[in-house]
Amino acid sequence: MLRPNELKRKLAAGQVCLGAMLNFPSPHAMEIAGIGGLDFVIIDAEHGPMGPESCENMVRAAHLVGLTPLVRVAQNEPQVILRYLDIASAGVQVPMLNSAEDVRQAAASVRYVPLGRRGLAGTRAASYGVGPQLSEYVPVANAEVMLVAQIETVGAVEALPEILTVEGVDVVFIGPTDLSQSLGYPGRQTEPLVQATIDRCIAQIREAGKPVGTTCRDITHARSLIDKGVTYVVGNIGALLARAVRDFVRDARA
Ligand code: 3PY
Ligand code: MG
Repeated sequence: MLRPNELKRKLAAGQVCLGAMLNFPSPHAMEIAGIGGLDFVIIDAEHGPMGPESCENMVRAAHLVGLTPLVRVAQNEPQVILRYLDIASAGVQVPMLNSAEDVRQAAASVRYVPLGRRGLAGTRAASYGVGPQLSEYVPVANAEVMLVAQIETVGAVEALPEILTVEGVDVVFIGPTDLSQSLGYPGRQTEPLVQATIDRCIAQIREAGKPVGTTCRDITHARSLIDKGVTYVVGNIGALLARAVRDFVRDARA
């Protein structure tokens, strides 16, 4: 059931990819996001009520509309990560990675031997074990899977040069909200120190030749991030819908 990973290819080619977090269970919202033209959706199983069962139907919906589905997991644990890969998501985004060792552990969790130590079984990703031989599936899965390493603490920022040397990372993603609180300004992402830290991380990640990702607040912010070289640009489906509703209510009465 694995699909060729278009998102991985576009990012490796330096293309700007637009995505959004979705933190409520809705295959319908996945379909709307795909029809609307997003490149990818990150199903948020960190900050949200979802487990693998609801994520699985959202992954199905994404594939129906040509959207790449990733899952943000809650923990950097092999047993957690594998359940979200086994449903045939295109990869995982792992939060709170604070050291090169954390990132190495995540990279090993998403790949099978010889590149990692992901547990192997005839899961949905492996066509339930009734498609290609598992031995043929393994190298394809290893080549197509995506790992997005999320840095969002002062410790991670300090460890960034070493983090950037770890193999097997497709995108380094800066989490501005948790970073703002780690820097002592909880929820104040536009504080100059927070902004300067984010900008420094963006430059370092680009210099290392890695795709860089982060969240955007609105269209103007998305454009300014793209100008700085961010190619994995992440909005939020709930916020996008809420803004559209608010604009409708405001403008229809005007
Ligand atoms: C953060 O900003 O802390 C994130 O995790 C982004 O989703
Ligand atoms: Mg965070």
